[in-house]
Amino acid sequence: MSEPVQTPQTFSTRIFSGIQPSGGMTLGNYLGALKRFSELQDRGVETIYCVVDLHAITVWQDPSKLRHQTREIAAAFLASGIDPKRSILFNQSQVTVHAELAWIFNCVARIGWMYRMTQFKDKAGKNAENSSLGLLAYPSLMAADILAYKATHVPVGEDQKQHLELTRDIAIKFNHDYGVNFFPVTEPLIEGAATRVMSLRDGSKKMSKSDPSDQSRINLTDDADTIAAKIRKARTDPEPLPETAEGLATRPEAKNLVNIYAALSGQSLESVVAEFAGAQFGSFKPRLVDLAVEKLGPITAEMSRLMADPAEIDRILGNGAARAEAIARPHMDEVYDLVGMIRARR
Ligand code: AQP
Repeated sequence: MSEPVQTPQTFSTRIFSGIQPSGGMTLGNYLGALKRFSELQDRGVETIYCVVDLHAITVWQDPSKLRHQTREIAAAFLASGIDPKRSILFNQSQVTVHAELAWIFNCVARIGWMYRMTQFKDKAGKNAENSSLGLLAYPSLMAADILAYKATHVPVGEDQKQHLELTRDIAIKFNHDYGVNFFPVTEPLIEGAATRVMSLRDGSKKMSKSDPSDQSRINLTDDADTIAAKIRKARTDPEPLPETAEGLATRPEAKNLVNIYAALSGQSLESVVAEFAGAQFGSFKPRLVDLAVEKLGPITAEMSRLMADPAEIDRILGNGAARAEAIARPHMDEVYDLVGMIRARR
């Protein structure tokens, strides 16, 4: 191995994040990701957002559903305030650098790192030997997504923190192995209430778009009646709401609903608890329904307007892919060079 050469390099702030088209969007994806993605865009930072279709096929996806879901997630980005002029919005498979860089990272990362990922353990379950190799290597592709753009910050929910730590480990090992300071060590942006929204049926599981139970989640495509019915049936306990936020510590389902209220209303958990101290769920839940319908209704309506014109969504994704490629391709060429691959002119 050559002597490490530390080339001083500063990385300007660039944000990257992605969402899998592995189902419809949930309230968890909205509060943990989309809502914050548009706030970051509005702060004027460079933002690159991706519908990560290559990640989605780490578990089986019906091809025609995958196409529909990819457009639906793109529509959810747009409906939540992502402006394709100010942010770059595209689907992952259109920029082949993601797959190319992931292969390099598969050779940098260690298998043991992948086996330690709790998401792999959760998704592979008891039958890990029978899961796809892609599911195991998922974090390597995620590192490629981020580092292809030399992104410095990634807004993610708590659930993705471990994967992001692995991205940092891969960047550090690549830089060390090749004796360069090429990739930034990306920072997570985890802030605000409801960075982890839990299932409506089980307060110990996160709300997930691929959960077999539709009752476990609020979908961004649910109408007002469906949202009301799901919140009404959401699991709680018989106690009234406590006087302080600490009183929620051992009540996961109650805490989840209060947390959702806080995130939707832009309040802290403490101030919501203070407002509803001593209230029964019978009076809290209708308030939560009203708030959820008020906040999600305009997004749902805009998503269905956008979904009526799939060609326009495809055009936006194609334009975004061209802009993304223009950033990522020169980085990839440098990686090939660093690794020692011949790039002959053709
Ligand atoms: N329940 C959640 N609470 C807060 N944030 C969440 N996110 C997902 N679920 C919650 C955030 O949404 C972004 C996109 O996630 P993803 O689609 O790439 O994958 P995921 O985290 O695995 O999301 P799902 O909904 O659970 O998908 P499936 O069911 O396919 O695995 C991330 O920023 C994530 O933090």
